[in-house]
Amino acid sequence: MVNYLIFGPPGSGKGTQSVKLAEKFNLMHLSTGDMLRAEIAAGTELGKRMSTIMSKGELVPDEVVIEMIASKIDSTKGKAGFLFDGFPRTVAQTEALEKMLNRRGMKIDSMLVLDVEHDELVKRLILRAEASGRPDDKDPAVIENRIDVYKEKTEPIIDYCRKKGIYQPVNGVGSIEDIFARLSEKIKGIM
Ligand code: B4P
Repeated sequence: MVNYLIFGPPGSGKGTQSVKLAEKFNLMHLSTGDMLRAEIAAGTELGKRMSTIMSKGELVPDEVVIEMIASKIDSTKGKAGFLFDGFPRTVAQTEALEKMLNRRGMKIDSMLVLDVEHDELVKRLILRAEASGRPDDKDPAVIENRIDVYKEKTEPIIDYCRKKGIYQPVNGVGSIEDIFARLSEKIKGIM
């Protein structure tokens, strides 16, 4: 299996592009954001605890998402690889993912990073709030906090992956189809 991280700040298009890439390349799309929102929608104990953290734009504890991903990796069959969307978000999550994959004879093969400037991110998230009703998209202060958290806790993963030679930046500005074509080219070069 060939395994990809789709990476970028909040609103960079990770979720949007992942759905399309997973379909085109027969990848298992694992979005920790979607998994957490499903817990909240189902009203589970975990969902209730995580909802407060997420509505402030903070990261949920590493062990929560690591556990979620581990159980999905083992139940996946018949796919060409994994597409990890919004995970990892800390260096500790990255190390945990590498260990999980290594134990199963796999590795992270590529980190696809969507490059989008600050003002465009804010614009997209505010627009999405109208349709999605996501509490973390509604409040501009929460959006700014998510971007700050990304810079502080998530961005250091880029350096980590650059040293491993798997970092692949992609221009994340333009039409959804143009960005999809750019990402598809990168994936074709790796598969
Ligand atoms: P996520 O669900 O991962 O949400 P996100 O960062 O906002 O990105 P998303 O993928 O949804 O948005 P996209 O860029 O596709 O995380 C939500 C929260 O969950 C986090 O803040 C955190 O609390 C928690 N969490 C999740 N994973 C975690 C982890 N591993 N560890 C700890 N906590 C975790 O799209 C944004 C908008 O832009 C959309 O409306 C889309 O239509 C639009 N868009 C996309 N591409 C566009 C384009 N080319 N042009 C114009 N608009 C575009």
